[in-house]
Amino acid sequence: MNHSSPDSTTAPAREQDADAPTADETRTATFGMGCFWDPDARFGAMAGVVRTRVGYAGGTTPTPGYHSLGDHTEVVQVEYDPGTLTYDDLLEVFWTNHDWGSTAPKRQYRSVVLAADNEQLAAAERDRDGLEERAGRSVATDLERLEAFTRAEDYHQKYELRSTPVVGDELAARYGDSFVDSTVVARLNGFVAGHGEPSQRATLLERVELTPTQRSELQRRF
Ligand code: MHO
Repeated sequence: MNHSSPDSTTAPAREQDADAPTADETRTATFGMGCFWDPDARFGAMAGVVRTRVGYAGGTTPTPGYHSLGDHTEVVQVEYDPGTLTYDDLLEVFWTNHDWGSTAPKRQYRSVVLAADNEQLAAAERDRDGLEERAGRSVATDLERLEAFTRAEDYHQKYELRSTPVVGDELAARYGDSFVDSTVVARLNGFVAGHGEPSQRATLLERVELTPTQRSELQRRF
């Protein structure tokens, strides 16, 4: 299907994405913190997060998939604007929103920071040491350098929004190939999962073109 010529219905939502920083203006952070659906939504709701995607990383098996994970782990990759957010801000969200104190029963769900560079690795190590000190117990999280990231299947991307009745299918169809990489979609995915602030939600709802039914369905969930 050709998605390159937006019609009048698709234009307003896409225009919001046109302002988003490009990949050379952003940095990435990659975390494993259990099933990747919720972290995708949680980070996607944050101002300063430009794009999110879920995938598999941290293992050696070539070409992992959901049903052929091998030794990989479910991870979320966050692309953020360093003018708005720091890596430390993202680490804070990482530590406070999953169980870092026990080893997950499956490697699929392990707690892991996959650092993009040695600076990120050092920041994660500092946090871990401070956390152990304050909590008086050890942190089970693995801290590693990211070797490779394999994007997960489309049906796992922006899962919360995709599985929302009335709006999910329609927005997935409208955005097509740009669904996963849309900032607007990342926010909506976060908001339907209950993340984000009320004022952020209201502002976005005003800007995105939606039918009255879709609008009220989103409002009901926000
Ligand atoms: N408990 C979740 C895990 C999915 S997540 C992509 C489920 O199967 O519904 O691992």
